[in-house]
Amino acid sequence: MTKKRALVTGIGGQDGSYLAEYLLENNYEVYGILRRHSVAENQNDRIKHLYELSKDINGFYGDLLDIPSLYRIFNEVKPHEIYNLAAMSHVRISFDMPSFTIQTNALGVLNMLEAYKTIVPKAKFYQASSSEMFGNSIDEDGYQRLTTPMNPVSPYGCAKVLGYNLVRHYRHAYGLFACNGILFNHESPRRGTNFVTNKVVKTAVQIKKGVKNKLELGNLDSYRDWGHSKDYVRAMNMILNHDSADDFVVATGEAHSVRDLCEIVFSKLEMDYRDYVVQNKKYMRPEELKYLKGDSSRVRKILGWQPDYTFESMIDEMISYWWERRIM
Ligand code: NAP
Ligand code: F7E
Repeated sequence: MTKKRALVTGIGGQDGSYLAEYLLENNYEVYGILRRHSVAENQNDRIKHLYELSKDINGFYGDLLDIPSLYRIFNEVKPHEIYNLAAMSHVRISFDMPSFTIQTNALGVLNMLEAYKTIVPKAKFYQASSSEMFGNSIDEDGYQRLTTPMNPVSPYGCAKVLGYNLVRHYRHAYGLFACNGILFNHESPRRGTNFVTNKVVKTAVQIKKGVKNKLELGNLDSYRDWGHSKDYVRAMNMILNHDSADDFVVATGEAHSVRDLCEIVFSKLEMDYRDYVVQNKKYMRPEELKYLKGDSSRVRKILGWQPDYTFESMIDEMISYWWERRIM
């Protein structure tokens, strides 16, 4: 039987790497888009082990903003499933680079949808939408869900709302199987170390090992609904293998503050975070999203998704990862 071909943008990122792993385990051929970097060595760090494990992974140079590269890759691969994970994914940095963020995270989605509609309209399309789209809207029961108003509070969130709406519009206007996963924060040892979970865990381990003496953070009082990337990439695949195109919220339904996160991580390492954490305004945002807690009852009920990790088991895995490394 011919294997299904999946095209993954952002394959070198946290989610792209776990998704590629999951798809290879499930008998897909995986094709990934990588941007050109001037230093090539680190670019494949999260996926290079996959080239040793499988012959079914292939990489192409391309960019969401380089339309000819997208058409070339779509024509060559003729994918059955497309996962659009590429983005400028750092919310605080999106305030510094608003134009690049809007181009990649919104117009990049348009470029992908056009290539999809023109070349493989029978394929299925997944868009990496985000809880950041809700901004500070919260339903009366304390959750965000599909019907919660979208009031983004960052260039990143604004761009993701446009991408989200374009996907819905292409689904309705052209009958495409195009879906949004509205994913709440998800982490892992592969998370960029300038996102708060991995920054806290890595620095706490460095402090414990005596190579650092403080952790500088921004706002400690925001709350996030943190799950594990491995669980969330499974949901992406389930969304595309449902019998109809739809949008789903994926979340744990638990919220923790950044302060709780510090308390838990430092106490697991037998330290008191109050002795080491200092605030630095350079990590504050011009406008902050204060509270996220997702209602994922639809994805659990309709697709049977549920997470394997708990908040604690995810933190334990991240601590072990950094503990076993020689870090300076
Ligand atoms: P990530 O680790 O930052 O990965 C993003 C990937 O996109 C990187 O490999 C990056 O490549 C690539 N990329 C950036 N701009 C590109 C462009 N113009 N053309 C082609 N590739 C480009 O992010 P992630 O955590 O895996 O997140 C995956 C997706 O889910 C993103 O769209 C993110 O916005 C969305 N999302 C994430 C979360 C979360 O909590 N992780 C929650 C909701 C939604 P370079 O290495 O070359 O920059
Ligand atoms: O911040 C606070 C910060 O950068 C979480 C992306 O994957 O999830 C992610 O966006 C919270 C915020 O993630 C520091 O102010 C305090 O309240 O880890 P983060 P994020 O902004 O929630 C959404 C769903 C996405 O879609 C995005 O792609 O932590 N915080 N001190 C800090 N955050 C950072 N990064 N660094 C600090 O020093």
